[in-house]
Amino acid sequence: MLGMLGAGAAGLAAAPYLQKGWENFLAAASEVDATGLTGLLPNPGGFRYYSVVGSVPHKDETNYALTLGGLVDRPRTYTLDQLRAMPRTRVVHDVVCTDGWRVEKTPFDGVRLADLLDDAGVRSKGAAIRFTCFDGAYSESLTLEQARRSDVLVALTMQDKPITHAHGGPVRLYVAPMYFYKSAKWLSGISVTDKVVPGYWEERGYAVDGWLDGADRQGDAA
Ligand SMILES: Nc1nc2c(c(=O)[nH]1)N[C@H]1C(S)=C(S)[C@@H](COP(=O)(O)O)O[C@H]1N2
Ligand SMILES: [Mo]
Repeated sequence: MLGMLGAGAAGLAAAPYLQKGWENFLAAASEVDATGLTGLLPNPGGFRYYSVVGSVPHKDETNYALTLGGLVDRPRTYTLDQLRAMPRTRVVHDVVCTDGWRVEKTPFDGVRLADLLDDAGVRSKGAAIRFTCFDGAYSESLTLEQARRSDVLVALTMQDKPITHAHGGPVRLYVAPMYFYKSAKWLSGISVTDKVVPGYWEERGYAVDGWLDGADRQGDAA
């Protein structure tokens, strides 16, 4: 398997990815790597690239839209420019994947999910959020209480740069106090539900509550 990957990677390396840098190359390789083995290649940035589908459409200001619906009074659709114009919050926290890698003190910046929820007006029956993605496959969930935390962002930048396609740009979720699988990439839909609908990995055995050790579980004791 690794040998096959090596051959595939060598073939891809001949492509122009090398000019764009190793991180872009890894992202491109992982998009065609059904085995997931590109996750084992070294990456100086510390991140590994994850996608549960083979290829994901690219979106930018010309065609990106985020819908907010479900149990709300005022369903919304936001363009990228509209999101960028909203009040922004910067959160710096360690990023931790359940696979064992960590990237310390990573800055994210974006719109607080709480602000978007207030904008739409959550109805009294609303108790949880379901997130969907324009990769057409991934989904995530939070309770409404978790979603209203000030360190949960609809993120527009990562490491102080626009979020790259590989990292789930132009817009991804960032749930700072939880494992990184909660931070859905390529975010396209936010729906208020009356109960938690387990997400993609949660249906495959991951904990629905993805708290990092030592994370502030404010509200748990309520
Ligand atoms: N749409 C989508 N979001 C996703 C995933 C995915 O496969 N698809 N993987 C999750 C997991 S397990 C991790 S660790 C992070 C990885 O983010 P990165 O690719 O920017 O490093 O994204 C999370 N969000
Ligand atoms: Mo992960």
